[in-house]
Amino acid sequence: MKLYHSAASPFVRKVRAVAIHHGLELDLVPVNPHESPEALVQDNPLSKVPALVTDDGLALCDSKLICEYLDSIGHGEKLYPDHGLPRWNALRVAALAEGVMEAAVFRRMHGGLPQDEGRQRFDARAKAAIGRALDALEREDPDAPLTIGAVAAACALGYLDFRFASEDWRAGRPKLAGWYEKTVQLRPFAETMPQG
Ligand SMILES: N[C@@H](CCC(=O)N[C@@H](CS)C(=O)NCC(=O)O)C(=O)O
Repeated sequence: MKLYHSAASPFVRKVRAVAIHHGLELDLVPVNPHESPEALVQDNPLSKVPALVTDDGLALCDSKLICEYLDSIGHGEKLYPDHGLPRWNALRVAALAEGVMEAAVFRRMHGGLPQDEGRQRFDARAKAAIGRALDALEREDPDAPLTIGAVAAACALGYLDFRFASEDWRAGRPKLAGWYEKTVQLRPFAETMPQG
């Protein structure tokens, strides 16, 4: 399977973490999605990473879809509980963490542009949303089993450390900080630390 890859992307990291968890091999194809390279655009018209081309030749875009696909073919412990409250709980936490990634990537992309008043307002809004979502994650059970929610949360927090190291997300969130320090040592995360 071929994965269009960027070593800095938290969405790509989520996919790679799921693959490692399941012992699935991915051929990483490094691309800069912002340059819309021909090969990526053919497989993902949206020109975003991650994009996966399966062994059947199916081109899948969006990390949520790709993670669920990999979980469905992997032989490790399932990261997507198949029904009921455990499923919706895992997806609920994943949605919160993905929202953090989206807002943080948005801040990063816009941070390099001229900071007029409108842009500053958007940045403050995104920053506040991240803060509230982290407060919600602080209230989660740190001993819950590893699900896609936990995978997404670890990747979101790793991205904040990587791109926003000067903004201390750990302050006032001791449970989340403790959970992260433990979780980030697991192979799927230790082997995918963001770079770039
Ligand atoms: N919802 C998408 C978001 C993917 C995404 O935004 N990826 C960024 C890199 S972190 C990207 O490819 N950006 C290129 C662009 O927006 O043109 C997912 O979950 O895969």
